[in-house]
Amino acid sequence: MEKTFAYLKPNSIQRGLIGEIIRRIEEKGLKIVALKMITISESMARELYREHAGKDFYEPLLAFIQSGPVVAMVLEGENAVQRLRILVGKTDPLEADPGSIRGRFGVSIRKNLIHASDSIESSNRETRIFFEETEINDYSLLNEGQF
Ligand code: 3AN
Repeated sequence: MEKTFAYLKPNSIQRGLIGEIIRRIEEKGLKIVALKMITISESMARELYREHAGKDFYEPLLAFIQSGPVVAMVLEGENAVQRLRILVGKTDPLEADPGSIRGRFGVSIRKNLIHASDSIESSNRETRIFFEETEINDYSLLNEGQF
């Protein structure tokens, strides 16, 4: 089973979309194994987006993700990384499939509602920024394997 990391950006919380987005994730058959609301610190933000350091959108992006609480989660399932990326949609909501989360609800590329890890390596790195090992739950769902 693969795990992947995601967090709902501050505008998802401001727009009252926490429930709607988590519903879509659960509906897709991804199991939530860790979940919490947290306000991202400056050092967490810099670590999270270090690959974008120096780009023109880097500082505004850091300011945006620290502007209010986010909802962070770890999800588990077969091919979880790829399945969540497809559910989330392309980075720019203008180009995202209208059935995806960003395509359906997104307006701007910076405030694109949700982050989802792009690989297992990124997921492991990003998960460690937000969660302790003891916060990741190991459990089965009654309907597991029936999707
Ligand atoms: P994704 O989140 O789809 O993996 P990345 O890793 O390329 O996309 O970008 C990280 C974040 O940086 C995006 N979620 C978006 O908020 C922001 N971003 C990326 N490109 C731009 C851009 N051209 N202008 C403003 N913000 C951007």
